[in-house]
Amino acid sequence: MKREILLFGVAFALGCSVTAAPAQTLKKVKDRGALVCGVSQGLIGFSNPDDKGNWTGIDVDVCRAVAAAVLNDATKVKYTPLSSKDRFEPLKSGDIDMLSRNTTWTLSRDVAFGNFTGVTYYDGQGFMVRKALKVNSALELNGASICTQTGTTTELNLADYFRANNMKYEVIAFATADEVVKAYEAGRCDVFTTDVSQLYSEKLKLSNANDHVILPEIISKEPLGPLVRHGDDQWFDIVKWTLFAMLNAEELGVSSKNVDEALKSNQPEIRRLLGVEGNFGEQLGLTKDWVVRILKQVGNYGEMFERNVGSGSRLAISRGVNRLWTKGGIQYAPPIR
Ligand SMILES: N[C@@H](CCC(=O)N[C@@H](CS)C(=O)NCC(=O)O)C(=O)O
Repeated sequence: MKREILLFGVAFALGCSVTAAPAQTLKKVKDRGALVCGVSQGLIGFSNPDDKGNWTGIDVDVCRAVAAAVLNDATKVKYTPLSSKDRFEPLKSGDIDMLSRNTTWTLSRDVAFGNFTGVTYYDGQGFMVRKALKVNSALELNGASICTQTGTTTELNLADYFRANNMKYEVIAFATADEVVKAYEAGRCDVFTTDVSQLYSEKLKLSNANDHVILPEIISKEPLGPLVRHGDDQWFDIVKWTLFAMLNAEELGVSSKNVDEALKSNQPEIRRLLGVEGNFGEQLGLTKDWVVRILKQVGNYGEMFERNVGSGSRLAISRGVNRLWTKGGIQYAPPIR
């Protein structure tokens, strides 16, 4: 009997703390008049500041899209640069409202640090080497010294790949990307490994980018996406559906360029997307025209991709698996209805 009362007490206490905990991030962001977004310390194409402190990149555009949806102003974002190792704690402590920092969705991170809201970029880990090494495949890297960054998924993948292929290696890990680039450039290691998109990005920082080559092997799955804190479902939904809206807009052919025209469309899916029909924005705690604001201020997923990492950018990465499912890729968003 006593034990039952005790158990009830514990369950009650837990129940109370669960109902009392919701973080009310939407209200916090609106009261503050700005979204606080955790980003990288500088990764071209994903989140990178210019010399005036203006941030650009896919991860930055996701923050801007959430700010457009919530505050009707994509510029109302405060960026908090975070290293790989220190990126999760500020989310848990409430110092940032979301983390949008080339972060791989894994089971343990999902359980320990927050809810992943979707995949902004399907990536995979690769290797970069000096052309002078005359290596054509990662399978020729037995005995290599390999530079990488701490606090990433990279180190484990590396260990798995070399063990699976019966090869030896020496890892040299650094806390920041700049240290990794410097060490690699100075010849302290033969190989630089991280997600392939990031290899493209860091390659641009090398003094003779053409002397280096990215090897063909992709050794892991790195689905990159934003995270929000556990325990605030409304905020989780808002960040999740911001990306879904950008993907759905691309699929329906609605972009920053033609959104005004599209508002007059008689296609039911476009009407629902843009809030001409239904009350989907309201269901999220926003207003009817939430997607119109995202599209006008940031654009659809394809525009975001091409501008930051694709054909309109210095990285010139081909869309690959990040094409929409209707175009042979795996980017697929659930419907707005
Ligand atoms: N996607 C991987 C790797 C992420 C990562 O931190 N990559 C480094 C490699 S270049 C990076 O973004 N550095 C930039 C920085 O630390 O600001 C993960 O989530 O662990």
